[in-house]
Amino acid sequence: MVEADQESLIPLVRRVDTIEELVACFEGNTPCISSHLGVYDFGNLTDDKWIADNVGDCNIRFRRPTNRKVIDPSDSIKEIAIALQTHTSSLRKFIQSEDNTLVLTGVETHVLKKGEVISDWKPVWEIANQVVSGNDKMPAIIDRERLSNLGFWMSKGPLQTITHFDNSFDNNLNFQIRGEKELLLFPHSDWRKLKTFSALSLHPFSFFSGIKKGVKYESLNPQLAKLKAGDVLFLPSTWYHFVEHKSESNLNLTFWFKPDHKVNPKSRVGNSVRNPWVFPKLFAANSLSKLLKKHML
Ligand SMILES: O=C(O)CCC(=O)C(=O)O
Ligand SMILES: [Fe+2]
Repeated sequence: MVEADQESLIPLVRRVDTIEELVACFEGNTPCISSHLGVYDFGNLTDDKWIADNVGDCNIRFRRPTNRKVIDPSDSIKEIAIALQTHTSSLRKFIQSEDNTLVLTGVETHVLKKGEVISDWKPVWEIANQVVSGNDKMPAIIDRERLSNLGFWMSKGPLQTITHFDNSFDNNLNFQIRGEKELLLFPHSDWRKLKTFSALSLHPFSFFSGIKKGVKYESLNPQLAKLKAGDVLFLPSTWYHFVEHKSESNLNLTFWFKPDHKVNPKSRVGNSVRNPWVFPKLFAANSLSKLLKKHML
């Protein structure tokens, strides 16, 4: 274990100049970032009023972690239980709330699910659709029949989310529309050192913050993606990610689409957690989460 400064120790995810170059990364299963400004127009989604007027009635599920962490395995049972809870409301009430600990995750709030557009979300789909149907600047970059889910993410303040790979085994194309986000990425081949269980890494969040501060571990190959509004990240199937929302208002759209798997992606990863105590703890937190009162907006 060696300490040094972040700049020299974590390679940055490759930045490419064009969306065409980004699409070329799909083939090689390598992460990369490009700007989407001037190619796609997500302008309406930067405007809360437009969102409230057009999709304000949509049902959403949100979380309200006590410590801006979803879900740190080293937290107390009570903190984990609170972060595990999901609450329901409308998108309008979520936007109007002044509680800046709220987060609406794209794994729980979908514009399109299992290939089908959710009808209430049509105004957002009409904007997002340009990625799938093409527009006057760019042909389609994802085949419609390969698109599995389209997730809508919104948070109102800084937040960290648990390191995982997307358990749909899909590729992830992440359009950052508002605010800044940082993702620490690990290739699937790093699973042995990530204390994995299922698609999760059960390392405490401090482990990943340490890596970001320059702590180096043998056999871990992190890359850092610093996203600002207007960026799009390609995250290949089964890559692990530790995500930090950095701004007061963060919004992104995640397109999950079927990759061309040459080998079964399940064979790439395994379980490497060695501390059995974490399981009764998570079980207790999960049971407690069901007993706690739901939050209303
Ligand atoms: O934004 C986050 O907190 C997590 C993003 C993520 O996990 C994803 O897009 O798959
Ligand atoms: Fe994810």
